[in-house]
Amino acid sequence: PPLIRLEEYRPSDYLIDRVDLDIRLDPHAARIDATLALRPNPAGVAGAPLNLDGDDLRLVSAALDGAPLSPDAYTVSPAGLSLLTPPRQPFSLRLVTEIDPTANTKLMGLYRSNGVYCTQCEADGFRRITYFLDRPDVMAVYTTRIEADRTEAPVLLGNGNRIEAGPVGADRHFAVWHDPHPKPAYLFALVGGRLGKVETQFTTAEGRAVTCAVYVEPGKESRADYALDAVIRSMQWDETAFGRAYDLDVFNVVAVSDFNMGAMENKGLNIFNDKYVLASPETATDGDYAAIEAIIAHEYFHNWSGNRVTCRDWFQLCLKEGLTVFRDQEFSSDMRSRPVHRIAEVRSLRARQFPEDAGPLRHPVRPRAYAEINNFYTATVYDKGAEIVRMLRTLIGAPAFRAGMDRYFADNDGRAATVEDFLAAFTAVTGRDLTDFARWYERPGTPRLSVTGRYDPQAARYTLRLAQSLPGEGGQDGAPLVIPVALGLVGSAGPLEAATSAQVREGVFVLDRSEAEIVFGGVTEEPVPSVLRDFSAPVRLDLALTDAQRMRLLAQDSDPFNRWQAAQDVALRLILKPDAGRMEAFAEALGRFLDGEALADPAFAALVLALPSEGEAADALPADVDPDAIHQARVALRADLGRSLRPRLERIDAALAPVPGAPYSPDAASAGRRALRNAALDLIAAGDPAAGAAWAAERLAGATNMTDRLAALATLALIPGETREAALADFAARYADEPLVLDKWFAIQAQIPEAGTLERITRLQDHPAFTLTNPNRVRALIGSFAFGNPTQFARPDGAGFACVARTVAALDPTNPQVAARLLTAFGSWRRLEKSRSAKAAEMLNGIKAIRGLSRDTADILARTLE
Ligand code: B3K
Ligand code: ZN
Repeated sequence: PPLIRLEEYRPSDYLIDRVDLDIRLDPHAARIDATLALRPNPAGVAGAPLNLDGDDLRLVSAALDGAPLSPDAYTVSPAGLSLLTPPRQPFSLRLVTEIDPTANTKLMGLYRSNGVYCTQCEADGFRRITYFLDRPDVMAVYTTRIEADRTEAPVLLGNGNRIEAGPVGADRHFAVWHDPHPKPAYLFALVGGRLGKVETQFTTAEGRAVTCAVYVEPGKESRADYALDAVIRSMQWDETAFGRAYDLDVFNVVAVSDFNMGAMENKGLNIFNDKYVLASPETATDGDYAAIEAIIAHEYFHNWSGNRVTCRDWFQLCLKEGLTVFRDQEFSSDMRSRPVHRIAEVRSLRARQFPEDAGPLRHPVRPRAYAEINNFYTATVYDKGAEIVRMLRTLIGAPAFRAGMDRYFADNDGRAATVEDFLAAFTAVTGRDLTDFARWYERPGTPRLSVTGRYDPQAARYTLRLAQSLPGEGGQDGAPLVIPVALGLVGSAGPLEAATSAQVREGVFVLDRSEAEIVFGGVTEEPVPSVLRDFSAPVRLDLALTDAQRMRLLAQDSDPFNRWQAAQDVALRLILKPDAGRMEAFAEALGRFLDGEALADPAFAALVLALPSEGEAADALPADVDPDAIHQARVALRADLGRSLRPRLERIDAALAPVPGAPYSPDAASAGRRALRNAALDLIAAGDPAAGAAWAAERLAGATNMTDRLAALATLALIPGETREAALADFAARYADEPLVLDKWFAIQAQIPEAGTLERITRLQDHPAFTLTNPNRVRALIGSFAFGNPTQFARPDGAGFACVARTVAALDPTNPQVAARLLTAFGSWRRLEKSRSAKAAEMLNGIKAIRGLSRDTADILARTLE
């Protein structure tokens, strides 16, 4: 597919100031009557043809300044409508188009989900509603009249504020919505359907009264309370943390069940995958509650970082996404435990972004070229993008960071901005040149940071040598990155506060050359260096420490992240290179840790007990990955630890047992207690499957919330036998009418690391609740298998790859976005040992042979095979 390149960006030749839409909803023939107020862009080419984007539209009529367009004045193609010689002064274009929302299986543009009309326009779905300059630097003020059948769509929602509503004849009605804030087309939205709601009032710091509502399927209103509460907390938090207040009289969130991703930040009308809205103790886990809180916040925060200040072009995607992820991570850290949240962020970065950065789909945080922009909503743009913002704050300090953010919002409000505009705001408030730092946006790959230490007892001096490496590629130089390295020294009784270095400020050394030495004075005993505290930069750290040194960090370091990391490092080495003696010493150290503080911070302890994943172990190997070997080593380590720690784990289990009759609360402290107790059970079961199965079955029977029930089921799922099958059947019967809960059931089974799983998946594809048309179902069953079952996906016989390849092929014609995303599961295929990688290549080439592949899938495929 042809590439669109950043260096070829040029301003639009025309601008659109106002858009008036009159939309008549109809299941098969929705009619869009659009009047666009256009004018030549002084920054564009005078007299150029006007090329409006269009996709899958039927043009009914076209008029220029009130007069029908003559047929020789314009051309229509599958890609859009061109006006050959547009006026040189402002003009209006009225275009009537017709579309079929029911036939829209791509879930881009206007479509129907369970009978509810909804839209998804980012990145380029608006062109599936009407002909338009569908690019983010064209910003207009929208007025939208929506008309629909009264019974089919009693609720009609649009962007902005509702300014009018009323009946149309006996059966139909209308509503007019006006959004005073100029916005790009990707933020347009409308909803029409039968929906229930919960709502509340919020008064902003500026004194604006805002009605906030969450709309859901009728009957599920009580499951929307938590999301509504998260909206209010997000509004409050953005005012205090960033000085950003809401700017409309209403803020609406709508949950729909067919959605290609998590949610969408349309101005004043966020549309959500219902998975990230609906929650009750009976149907949602602690993890679901946390995800709802984070995504509600994320979409709300986009109101400033994305909507008020939007992106000039899609190459700048990280400008809104990386920044908004950073903002939602800060929010969640404030709502919950900051260190625990930081560990969760890094785990997810390592699980998704590191492999992406190490494989054929790697790209800079700001890509320079794309064939299909929807394939660039990646962990790199989002999560590494957030890490860059975090590093910037570490470099300049929190007060300057806040001043720079204020400056960025002030200077770019109402504009479509670039990464350069973002950095310029921080340069403006600090006087600091950020040119070198900006390389983080340009350089793909995860840098390696190698650190060695040397102690000189005579001089009471400790020297750390740091070196960074990240080979340049594609004609880039390998110039060093600016890496903030938070570090300190830890003695036998805790951090060595007296050891100091002039090169380390507020615990941070800035490595801006290839290598550097830091000298600490006043070091009275041989220390253990604690490097990359709080994961201060997205790098891979090479620091050779002994297990004993790492265990000192676990016991003594002041930085919770590195305490956790130390245990992870020991465990990872034990997975890659099993050793009975070292395992025993590790178990003892973990035992001491658990005795000392597990009950004081259960959420943290649960993370210490969660060993590195199989994926992380694979990622640590240079090549020739054998997922079975990793799996077996990890199972063996968990079994050993489960047996060694058994008495402690049982004590934890008893100490954290819920008070009978106590109501469920999703707060972080309660969730942490559940997490640790369930981790303890899981480890006990790893060491003693027979006892574990019985115990888990009992826990399942007595569970009073979905968190405990699902945790017990997940433990049980790893232990083959009657008990497991009975529990799975029971769970399915109990939640037969709850698609989102059945997704959990699909996912647990798809991840069973056994040869029989493939057959189970084939059976489950015929389950009445499964359908290829719903992205959540596909992700739950096939996605969980492809991304969460390394041994079975990469079966040596290729059958796992084949199953996913078949799904990609089956889905591509109807929903290319979801198909392409699923295909990214093959991203690490070249790192597998030869027989497996050969099978993967075979499957990929099989997909390649299919005629008429979508651009989405063809793009991922081409890059994966490159
Ligand atoms: N901005 C949307 C993602 C749109 C994805 C388009 N393929 C949700 C978000 O990141 O907040
Ligand atoms: Zn976002």
